[in-house]
Amino acid sequence: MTTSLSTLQQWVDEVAARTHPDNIHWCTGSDGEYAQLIQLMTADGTLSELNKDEYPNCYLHLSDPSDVARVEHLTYVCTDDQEDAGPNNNWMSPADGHAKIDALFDGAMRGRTMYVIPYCMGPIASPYSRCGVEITDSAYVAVNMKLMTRMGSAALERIEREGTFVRGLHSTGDLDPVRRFIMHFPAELSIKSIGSGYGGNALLGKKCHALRIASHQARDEGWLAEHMMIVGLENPEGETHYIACAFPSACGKTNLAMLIPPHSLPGWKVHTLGDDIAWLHLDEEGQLRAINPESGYFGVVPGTNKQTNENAFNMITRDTIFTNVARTANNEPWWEAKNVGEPAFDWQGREYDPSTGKAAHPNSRFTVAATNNPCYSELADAPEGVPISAIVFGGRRKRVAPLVYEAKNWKHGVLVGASVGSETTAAAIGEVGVIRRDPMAMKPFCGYNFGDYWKHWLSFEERSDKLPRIFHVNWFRQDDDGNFLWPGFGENLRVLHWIIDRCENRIGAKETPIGFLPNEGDIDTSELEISAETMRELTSVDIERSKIENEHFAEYLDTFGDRVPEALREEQQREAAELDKAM
Ligand code: OXD
Ligand code: MN
Repeated sequence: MTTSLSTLQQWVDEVAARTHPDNIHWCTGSDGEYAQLIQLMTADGTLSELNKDEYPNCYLHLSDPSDVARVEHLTYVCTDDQEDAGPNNNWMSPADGHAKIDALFDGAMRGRTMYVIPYCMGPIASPYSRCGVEITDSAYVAVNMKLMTRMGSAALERIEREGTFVRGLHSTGDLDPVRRFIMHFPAELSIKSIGSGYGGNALLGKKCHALRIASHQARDEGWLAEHMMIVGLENPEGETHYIACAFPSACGKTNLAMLIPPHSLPGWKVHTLGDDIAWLHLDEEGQLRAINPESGYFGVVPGTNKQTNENAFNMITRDTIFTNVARTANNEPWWEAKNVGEPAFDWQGREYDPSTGKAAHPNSRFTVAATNNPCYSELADAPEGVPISAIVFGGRRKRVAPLVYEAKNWKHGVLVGASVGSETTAAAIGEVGVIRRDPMAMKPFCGYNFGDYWKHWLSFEERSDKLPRIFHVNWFRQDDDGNFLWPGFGENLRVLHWIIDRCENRIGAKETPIGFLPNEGDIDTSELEISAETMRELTSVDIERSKIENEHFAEYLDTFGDRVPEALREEQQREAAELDKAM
């Protein structure tokens, strides 16, 4: 056995000695293994099979009602120096973190099978990819990892070759929230998670590895691990631009990644690379290139219908694991705004009673392999990734942020990203709809001090003169009666079209203190019922509100003390001065 495999074996032995599983199963990632695990879980009630005719190979999992979302308040980054984790993370020293969580792992797998899951984040043949091994006592996690990552023998071979991997240890424990922790040890490339079986807490390849640990690794190695979807937009002339968009959780990254061009933009095609995470590297020519470390989707189900995301709606009619949706009398999955069928049983398996709330949990999810997506890009497995033309930040804002604007330059773009604010959603436990700062949509996911993270972002300017342009979008502007001003979904391509035209220097824009905004008429609104007045509102700057935003952001920066890079402070102050001048 080579060193890396014996290192792995040694770790597996250590974990087994602490957790006492009844059996150990090394996952190969084969289809036969998947079928066998599904069978096991339908037999023990972890999964139930959905209507075979309408939803072939689809299963429903109902989680513990206390375990339905990410738990940011129980998520820790463990570094020697608390300042390295930053005010953006909960902190414990590595020694305290290990001691606290190891005690919970003692005997945690008694009576259970321990699954050893080797996986590769990113195309197996890509130099940008990184491997990990998750040890878990959840067969549900094992099948989800098969759908979400390149899992199994090929990953194990790569681990053997490279001699390094991220170690993720997970147990569902007793699901008691007081014994639930998700801990990260970036210096050791390791993760320990106990007490939750839910997605982002338990599928350790996703948020824990591909964002928190990877962002840390990326800073040391000179790349970026970001909460971004990646999409290729092909125009009727056959030219494709790839853009990477960072929006907070449950703000429409999946819908945008799979959008269907509106009738008024004939000949456009969309190629999905990823819907949640991008790893971005500068190549030898200074071009920023992206890979999606994942190979499946763990998407929010409610709201998915033929109008909002027909590709996703169709994609999840087969080979899908649903978590916490409702069911119809005909045993089909059901969720709010599905627009077909009626719920008979809610997400807790009870007979549906509208007085007890929503039928599907607002954070109910689908897990499905990316290959089910009819517009999955042919380049999704390309080892060199795709060249990125534009980076787009966005949030869910009723007011303030215009539909779209372009940052003045890279440094200003870092300010634009750092000052993203958004209304919270059901993706994490906590109040929904309150505005919180979510820089680069990474608040829950940056594995180190945001001050150092912004410095890292700023450093790219010195390393390349071919960096993508940076934009900000807001699909969620509302009028005084709470109606959305912009139709969103497929129509968002009109805005992306403007963004591409800007990248290609094909179109002018008006310069304002917050960036470049579209000139009147430059966003194509043909066939849309939207007045010129509304478009003016969507594409203008509210100077007073923007000034208040800028001031709030300055106060937020203060919470990072002297870790805030001087250049970011200067940029914030420069924008403040420009806003003052415009008052
Ligand atoms: C997700 C999230 O599941 O961001 O992608 O919460
Ligand atoms: Mn996400």
